[in-house]
Amino acid sequence: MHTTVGIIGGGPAGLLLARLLHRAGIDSVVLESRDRAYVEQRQRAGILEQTTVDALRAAGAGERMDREGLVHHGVELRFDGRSHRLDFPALTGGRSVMVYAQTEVVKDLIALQLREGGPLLFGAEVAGVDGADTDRPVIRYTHEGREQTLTCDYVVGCDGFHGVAKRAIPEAERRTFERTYPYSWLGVLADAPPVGDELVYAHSDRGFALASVRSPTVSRLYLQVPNGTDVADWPDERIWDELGLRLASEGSGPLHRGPITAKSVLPMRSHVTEPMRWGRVLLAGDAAHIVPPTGAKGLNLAAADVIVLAAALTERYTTGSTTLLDTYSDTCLRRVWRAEHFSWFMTTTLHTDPGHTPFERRLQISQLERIATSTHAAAELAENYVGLPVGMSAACRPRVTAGCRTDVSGTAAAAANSMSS
Ligand code: RFL
Ligand code: PHB
Repeated sequence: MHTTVGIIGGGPAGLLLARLLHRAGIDSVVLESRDRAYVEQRQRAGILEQTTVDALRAAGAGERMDREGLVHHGVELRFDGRSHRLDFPALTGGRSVMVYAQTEVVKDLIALQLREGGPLLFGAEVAGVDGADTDRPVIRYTHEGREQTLTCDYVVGCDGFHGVAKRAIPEAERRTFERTYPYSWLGVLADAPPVGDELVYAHSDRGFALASVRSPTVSRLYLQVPNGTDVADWPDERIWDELGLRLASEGSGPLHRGPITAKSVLPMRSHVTEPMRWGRVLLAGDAAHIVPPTGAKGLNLAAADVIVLAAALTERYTTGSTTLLDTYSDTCLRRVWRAEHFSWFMTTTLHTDPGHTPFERRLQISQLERIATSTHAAAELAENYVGLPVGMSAACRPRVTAGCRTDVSGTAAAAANSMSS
């Protein structure tokens, strides 16, 4: 079998890329090792930047998101028993974010791709990529018990942190940068109304807590826990008690408790693989970089990569130019490193590091106070949180990011930014 773009991995990066390419008239095949139900139910991110929202609309997958997604115009920081709200539109010239779970993004993209896109194979486990430095790279994979090959013009590795695509970059040429953290998150889903109208990020002596939301009746909540924590040690009552203690601040209302329907422990890691392109193999999303989730950047970085890549492949197949493909890695890595820094900053400012002395704790509080009292410091956080523009040549940028400043609640205007328009 031959295709123009062979995509390894059917997570948000692979699925969104397939949709954007389809809209641009470029064939692709998506190979996903897991089954559909598994991919659709993996609990992960919840915050979409404006650029991601626009790209989903451009991919034709914005309808349910625009109906069910919750536009958030700010977040609350709680520390030292106080609460401080960051007003995103005021701090960023009109930007906001959308709360719409990754599970729903993935369901929407899968339904659309199966209805009107190229092949999307579940249970297709890729073993490796050969010929990255030739003009016909080949993906080796197993599907329905048979070993098969897919010949491609280009291969895109959207296969997550543990994927095989990055191995196509010779070891001597691959650079990796990594940091692990001395804590994890216990993440839960609860049939309980959200803590507030907006997300709450809480710094406390007992550790970090985050109160997020999935719908008016479902909360997504996180607690900092030690690495190696066993969920069995966290019965529901203990989780609610701990959330109550960590989220408490002057004037905060009571926590609405309810049945907890899912619990898992997530390790925290920062990781970057460079370069993001080798020959005709390109990496996108978690395959190339991981951030700790405190800045809500993982899914959004994955979307930003494939926006740049879809534009680059569109240029390649409409004009024959490889200029954008040639600059793909550098373009993405600039934004990736900014997000790495922001995610590290949010993580180390808000968590209780077991190795910290009282001196470092005072520094954290001082930094949080600075954010609460200085418009400049608050704007720096807010700009990074709502997302920086996707950097690419002027020829492509406006079609993807127009409407960025005001239109998170969005309508047809953003859909008009379709890559294929
Ligand atoms: P994904 O979502 O990991 O998708 C990769 C896909 O590739 C498939 N795959 C293969 N397919 C075929 N052959 C192979 N050899 C393959 N190897 C792997 C996998 O089955 C999978 O379907 O990467 P993608 O598309 O780049 O998307 C990135 C986002 O998923 C990720 O950045 C975020 O979800 C990160 N993240 C979070 N981000 C947030 O902003 N907020 C969160 O709360 C949050 N929670 C999380 C997370 C990531 C987690 N991981 C990766 C462990 C919670 C978890 C548990
Ligand atoms: C989520 O809703 O799952 C979520 C929100 C913000 C984060 C991380 C996760 O920083």
